[in-house]
Amino acid sequence: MRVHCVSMDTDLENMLRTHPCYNEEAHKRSARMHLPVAPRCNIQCNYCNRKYDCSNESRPGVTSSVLTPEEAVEKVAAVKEKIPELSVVAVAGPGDPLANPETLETLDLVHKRFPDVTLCLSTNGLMLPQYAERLYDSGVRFVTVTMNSFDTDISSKIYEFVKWNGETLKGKGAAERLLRNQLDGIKKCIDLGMLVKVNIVLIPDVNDSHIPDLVRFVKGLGVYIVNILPLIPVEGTKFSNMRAPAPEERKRLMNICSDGVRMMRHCRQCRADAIGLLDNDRSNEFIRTTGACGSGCGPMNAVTENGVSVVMPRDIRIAVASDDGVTVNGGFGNTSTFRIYSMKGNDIIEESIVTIEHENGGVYGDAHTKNINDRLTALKDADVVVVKEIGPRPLNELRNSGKRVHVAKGDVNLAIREALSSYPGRTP
Ligand code: CLF
Ligand code: SF4
Repeated sequence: MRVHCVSMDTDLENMLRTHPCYNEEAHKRSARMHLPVAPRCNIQCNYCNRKYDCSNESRPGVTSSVLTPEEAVEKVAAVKEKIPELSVVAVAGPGDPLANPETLETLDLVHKRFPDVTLCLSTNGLMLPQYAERLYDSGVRFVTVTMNSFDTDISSKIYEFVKWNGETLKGKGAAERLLRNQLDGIKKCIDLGMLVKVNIVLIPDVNDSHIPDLVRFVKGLGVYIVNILPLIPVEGTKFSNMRAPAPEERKRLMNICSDGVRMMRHCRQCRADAIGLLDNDRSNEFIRTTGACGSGCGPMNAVTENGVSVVMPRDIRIAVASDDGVTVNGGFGNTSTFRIYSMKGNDIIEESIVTIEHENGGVYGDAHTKNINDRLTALKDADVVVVKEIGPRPLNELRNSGKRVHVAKGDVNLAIREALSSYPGRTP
């Protein structure tokens, strides 16, 4: 096997400078783009509903469509033109990238046409030993492996099955195979000179107390950075009734684990078709109208540009968390008033007020879930939601239902114009 020097070369250092996930300083100025070319998966995580995206990198939620490799590379061309700060192109789902031959085909096409773009990939690690060198040859230098445990008892609670060599493994057998391949794959990538990130899904009462040991363990392997993500219970999964960890729980754990380990603290749990800066997803601007999904979605009107359909706004409804109509002063989960606005030409018109009554239900549990669900239902007709703050679950629920979310403080009109400024054709 070819072994590359593990010390960082200049090219890798340059790529790192503009990688928004591996380098926190870069995330406000450098953009990434995920290519949803990988619908199939070779394992079953108990928190994943395959109708939704892969939780490895992208919190469960629909991707607007699955692209062919050719469509994907055309989309990169269109996005590069509109988003010059695009530095990283990745495959991160909606299934496991390495369970889909289209992934390597796509990476090769992108690398050939855009050699200046940094390539990134996220996987469950099962096929990584087999593909590490091939990924390196395709130009990939950044690999994420989601590894939720290195204890097979714990792992067998997290994975329902692993498909390996034509067999469906379950229980400890599945856990052992996955773990062995993850370790081999991570070592191979590091030996080749790639930077490896390990993602860990924090699952309360399943792997939470194990995570500090796990972080120490992966640090010993030489991984570059660790990312602890909160479980998001998804309907239709074994873990649907489990509680999501509170933000403070995750923060506490990250603090405990960060001794001598680079800890990613700015992850946005993005979709498999995310595009743009981590804090400003622009995937809605580049939604296709053909392919697996078959049609455009939401209130958007598609037009074709460079072979890729982009969307134009029509009758946009903007919900703003504001009790006085002057300032954005409410969080998604605690505001009592959403004001609904629309645009008439360049004018912002207040259309109606949605009042929400709720008792403080804390940050998790049934009352909290009900509170969030009531708000999502109340805003089902809105296209854009403007709030002072929002938690990861409602943020992703809103995004996954095709809405744009804008976090702002201060003047309502200014916040609305900022929120709309990235819609194509709209210059409010
Ligand atoms: Fe994508 Fe992941 Fe590459 Fe980043 S995302 S494949 S390393 S380019 Fe980043 Fe998104 Fe968090 Fe992933 S914020 S979910 S860590
Ligand atoms: Fe779902 Fe990803 Fe797990 Fe596969 S690896 S089951 S797509 S979360």
